[in-house]
Amino acid sequence: MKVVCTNNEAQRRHAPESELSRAGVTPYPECPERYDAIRTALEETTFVDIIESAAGGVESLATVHEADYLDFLRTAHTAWLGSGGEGDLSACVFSDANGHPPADPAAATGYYGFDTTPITAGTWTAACAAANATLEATDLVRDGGEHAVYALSRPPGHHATGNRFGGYCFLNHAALCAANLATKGKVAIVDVDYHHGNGTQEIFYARGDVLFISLHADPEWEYPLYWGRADETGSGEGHGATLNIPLPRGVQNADYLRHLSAATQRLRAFAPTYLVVSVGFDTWKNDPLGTFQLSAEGIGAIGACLAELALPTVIIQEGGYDVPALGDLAVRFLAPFA
Ligand code: OKP
Ligand code: ZN
Repeated sequence: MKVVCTNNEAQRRHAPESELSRAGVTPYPECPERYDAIRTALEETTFVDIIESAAGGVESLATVHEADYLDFLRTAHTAWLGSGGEGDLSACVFSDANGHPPADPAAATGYYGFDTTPITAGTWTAACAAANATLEATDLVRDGGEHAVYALSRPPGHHATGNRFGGYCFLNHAALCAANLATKGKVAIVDVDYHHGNGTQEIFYARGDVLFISLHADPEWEYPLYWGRADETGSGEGHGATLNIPLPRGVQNADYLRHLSAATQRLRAFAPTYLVVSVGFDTWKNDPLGTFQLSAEGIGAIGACLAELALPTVIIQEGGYDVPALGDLAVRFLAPFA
């Protein structure tokens, strides 16, 4: 199968020094070495054909993101340095929907973000490169006759909404992919990252032609906390086209796979033309951010269950933070698609 990697030089330019959370100031887990670990392991297999995509601008970002938000992402860090700021930029004052953003983009960080995720000098370059990789993978499936293509996208995307960043995400790659595919047929998105894909959910919440299914840690106690409950089922024409499956701490293979298999029944009934998978390896038992107890075989079984749907599929990398394990987990997850 084809694998489209984010431009390596560009992804390396997004490497925040630390993040602020309830644990205090800690090393930033969403690091360039995640990419290295997955890419190296895939290069050692015989079933992939690796393409590194170009860096540079992306034309179709406005299909899912608002223009003022994109301007913010592009200019905020430069404005921060211009106003005497140093190092990474992150917010500590947040607005609600009635807020008015200050003209200085750096000052507006808490308007365009919903948590303390830092923005670096290279964030915009890296996020655009990750979107490029995803859209190249999308083209290969949509017009290039490929059955399943994996986009090693970094930074990830599923928490980014149409107009806010957060959760290590800036541009929503799964949404860009699905919006593109939806011009040619119905799309089902399955998000198997440990965290709820709130950004993807929000972008398609009112659409009936894109089904969003997410299995994740219960937001009663886990990030992103305010989205991902079972009673969020879509609105308007999208009523019934969002399916959230919040799961308890400590979930093991059998329970997870039972829920996934029930979800795929719903997916088959929707009869999509395309499948988009947001995959995170933070469901693995030793992930430093997760609480689930899935084994490496369990991760492979998730891939097998989704591959069995036999749909033209774009697989997009989201989270997963135990760097030494990521290569093996990616190989196991992708092998059933090859
Ligand atoms: C992104 B993805 C831990 C704080 C956790 C954000 C988690 C974002 C996960 N120090 N905060 O879905 O894997
Ligand atoms: Zn995650």
